Amino acid sequence: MQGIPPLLKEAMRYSLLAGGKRLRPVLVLATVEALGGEETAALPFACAIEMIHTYSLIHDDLPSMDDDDYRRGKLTNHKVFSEAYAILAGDALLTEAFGLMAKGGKEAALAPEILLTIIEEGARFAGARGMVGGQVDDLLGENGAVSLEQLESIHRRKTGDLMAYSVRTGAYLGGASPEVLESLTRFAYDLGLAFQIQDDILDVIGDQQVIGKPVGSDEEKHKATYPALLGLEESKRKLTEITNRAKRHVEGYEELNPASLMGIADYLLQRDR
Ligand code: GRG
Repeated sequence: MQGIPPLLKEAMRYSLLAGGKRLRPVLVLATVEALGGEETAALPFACAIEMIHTYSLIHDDLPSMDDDDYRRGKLTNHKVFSEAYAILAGDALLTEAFGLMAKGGKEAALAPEILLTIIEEGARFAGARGMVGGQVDDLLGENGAVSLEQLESIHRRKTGDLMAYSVRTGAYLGGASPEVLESLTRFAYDLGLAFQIQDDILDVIGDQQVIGKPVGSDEEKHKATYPALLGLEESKRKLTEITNRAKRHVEGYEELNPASLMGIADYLLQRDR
């Protein structure tokens, strides 16, 4: 077998190293740390999930999807390398991610059952039943009115499933009990919801600062967002409520030190990008 073609490698590295927040790998490592596990062995898994996330962003930016020119402050992958290379770079990142997890698990002599569970859940949470399914729901909802319930269901799959997968991977690697695995999963879904509400709020605040566009203007209403459906103030209230609920899920377990996880929740509440 030969190596990676140079231009494909460049396209993969371009987006992977473009400087995202690294939230998902941080979630993997913080969960392992919270459980007193071995963080070094978790690194390949943390990197693999960032590779899956980066593939989803590259494909989401394509002309046939969101058709975006900029991502992470740089030109999108297809703008630099062509549409064909962007598709292939995304495909390769996704495939390599699973290879990296299998290799990392073997090298750390992880119990085969745990490694297989992590890999199986990767396919489930990132695939047709998870993140990709959420993207399809989002595409289907684009031309009609979307209710708050539909919006939450879309975000639960599009954003929440990969966050849940990150935390669950950390939980398996850290040896969490089934009860704590469940609570960590609830934490991750609430974190994902809060993340999305904050994303929508930041979009509106950005728009207002740039062009003075009021919340709830006709243009805003066409896009299903929390501020468009609930108004800005109610969205902010909901953001605080969901963040506090997320933190309560990980409190009170002897096997779990939730300080870093709570720190991530607080960071997301305050973030400005
Ligand atoms: C499989 C094509 C395809 C898409 C899956 C994840 C996804 C669906 C699309 C990505 C686009 C998007 C806006 C998703 C919502 C989640 C979200 C806000 C992603 C951006 O995540 P950040 O802010 O990004 O963590 P950085 O750049 O910081 O890593």
